[in-house]
Amino acid sequence: MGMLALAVALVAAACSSGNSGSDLESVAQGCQVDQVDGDLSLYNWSEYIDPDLVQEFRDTYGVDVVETFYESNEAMLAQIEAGGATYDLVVPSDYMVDIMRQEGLLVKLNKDAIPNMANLDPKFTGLPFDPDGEYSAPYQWGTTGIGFSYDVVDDAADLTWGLIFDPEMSAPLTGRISLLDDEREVFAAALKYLGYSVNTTDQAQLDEATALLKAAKDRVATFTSDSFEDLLVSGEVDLAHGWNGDFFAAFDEADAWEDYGYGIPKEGGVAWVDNMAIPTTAEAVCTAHTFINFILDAENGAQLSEWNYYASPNAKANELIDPEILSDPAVYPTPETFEKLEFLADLGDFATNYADAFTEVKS
Ligand code: SPD
Repeated sequence: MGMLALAVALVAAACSSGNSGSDLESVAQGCQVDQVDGDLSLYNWSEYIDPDLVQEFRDTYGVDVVETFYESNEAMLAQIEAGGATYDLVVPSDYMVDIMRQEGLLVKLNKDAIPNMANLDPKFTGLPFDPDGEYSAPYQWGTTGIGFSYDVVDDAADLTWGLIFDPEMSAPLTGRISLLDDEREVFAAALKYLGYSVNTTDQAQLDEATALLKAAKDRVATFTSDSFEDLLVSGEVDLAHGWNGDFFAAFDEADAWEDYGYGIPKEGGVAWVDNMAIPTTAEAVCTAHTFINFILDAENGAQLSEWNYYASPNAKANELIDPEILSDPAVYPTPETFEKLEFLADLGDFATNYADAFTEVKS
């Protein structure tokens, strides 16, 4: 066995023997550009990656990509904390990167193995949830607002969370509304309607939002994070709380751009950045680095945004993205819209209060 083969075998053996976080960090620090050390187990949000890109990765690197999906950051966290499954790459949002890195659930990245990090827009590096960019690389970013049928809303500029929470305004939409199945996002909508921060740790404000949600629940057809866009374009609901890109992909697929719209209610909404990170459940740490580098390639980043209609944090990809998408303020919000948006933050122990309140709302 030659030296290189021996080194690869040692890395593979280390990877498959139930590593601790620090073992994984030393494996990561040894990864080379384009190195693979096994098939990739990708744990991602649904409908978030172009299947052609996944196939191209398989063909280029000769490894399989096994995809598993989650519908909320909290569901993903629970799986990682439980151990058992060996996910190599996850895609947590901003505040969840903060939680996972503080809990020691993420492997420090070897940036030498990810030269395409240089393609990132500097605005997306050193963000507060991972100040030194040590544990995550941005994937895509977007907003949370309301998708609607033009039968019930004439203009996105008229959008208000009152369509969900004001009993009179919302009454005609009874049974025709869907909400995300996501504790932080649902409370963000109610808190914005009440004029509070989406990151409040004031129990009285959270109680007020809980009461509002419980009162609105009879008008809500369902809580869903993976089919809100389909319910809208199939006519099962007229108003859906959800993520911008998923709506646009559905409008495109149904050729229904003239029938449906999306916007941020006048009271404001949520902006978010989802990120690639390697959890401590990983086995194929080098393949995970290679996948991150593959996604951060300029052409692949452009292909990703043109497929999922989410904005790219990749400056080089943005040079290649279809100008129609790039100039669409619903995909790349204007500075005025940005002023109405807030990022979700890690709330520490108070997060449990949101989880309990959400259980109460849904029960
Ligand atoms: N289908 C992909 C959806 C990506 C949603 N990002 C989640 C943001 C949560 N705050």
